[in-house]
Amino acid sequence: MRKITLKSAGVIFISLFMLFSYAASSRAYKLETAEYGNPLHWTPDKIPVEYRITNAPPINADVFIQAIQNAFNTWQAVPSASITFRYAGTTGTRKPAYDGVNNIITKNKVSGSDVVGQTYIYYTVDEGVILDADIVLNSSYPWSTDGAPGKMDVQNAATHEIGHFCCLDDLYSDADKEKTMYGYIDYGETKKRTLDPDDMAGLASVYPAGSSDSDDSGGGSGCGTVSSGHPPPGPHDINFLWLFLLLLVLGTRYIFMAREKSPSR
Ligand SMILES: [Ca+2]
Ligand SMILES: [Zn+2]
Repeated sequence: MRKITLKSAGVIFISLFMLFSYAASSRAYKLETAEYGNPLHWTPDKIPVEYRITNAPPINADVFIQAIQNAFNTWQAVPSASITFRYAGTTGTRKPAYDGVNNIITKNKVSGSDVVGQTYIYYTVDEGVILDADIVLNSSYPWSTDGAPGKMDVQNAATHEIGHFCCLDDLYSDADKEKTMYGYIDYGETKKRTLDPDDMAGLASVYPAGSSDSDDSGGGSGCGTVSSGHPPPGPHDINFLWLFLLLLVLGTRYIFMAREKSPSR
């Protein structure tokens, strides 16, 4: 059976970490981490995490949007975890970008023809604070929302990508095949819609239920260095912004090339 890689891309400033990352060994779950080992995470001020969905999906928009929302709701419903999401409407955006909006979009050119879905995460290298995350589903594949054979199921793929969107990395061991974070996907597959206990444990390790909202130990307000990576820079920060964007682009390419080596079938 043909298998296809689902990719995650940590899109970052300096991007060596993905290259040396992973021997494929079985483990309960795997967290995405920043350069110094801190798990990628949304901070409490960004939760509920807002997202938008493309206004031009490859199939009927109502069912497409519902399938994506179902996928977010699946992660939100994990009893041992606390992260929540909010659907903020559709978007006309066609490309992933560090633009302060978390978009779920479709695109017919993704980094490799065997890539079904890809998640772009923009984060601070020191603390792993997620600033923006976009999910791209490859519209050159046929899609459905009912697990139809010969098509990719939207909710199945989206649930996997949202695991990346939150904090989780792919698993590739045969022992992980039934988990949502297993890194291969197939036509007609729907098993990733439902979380495995290990997927839930991974989410809860970063967003434990009942956690206080004081987990961001870094200085909270505005200064604008790369490492504390804050929000919308003011006009005086414009040079910094360009440097930041340039590094993001370079980081993106580097990561994608590294990821092309993943076995795909
Ligand atoms: Ca974005
Ligand atoms: Zn993946």
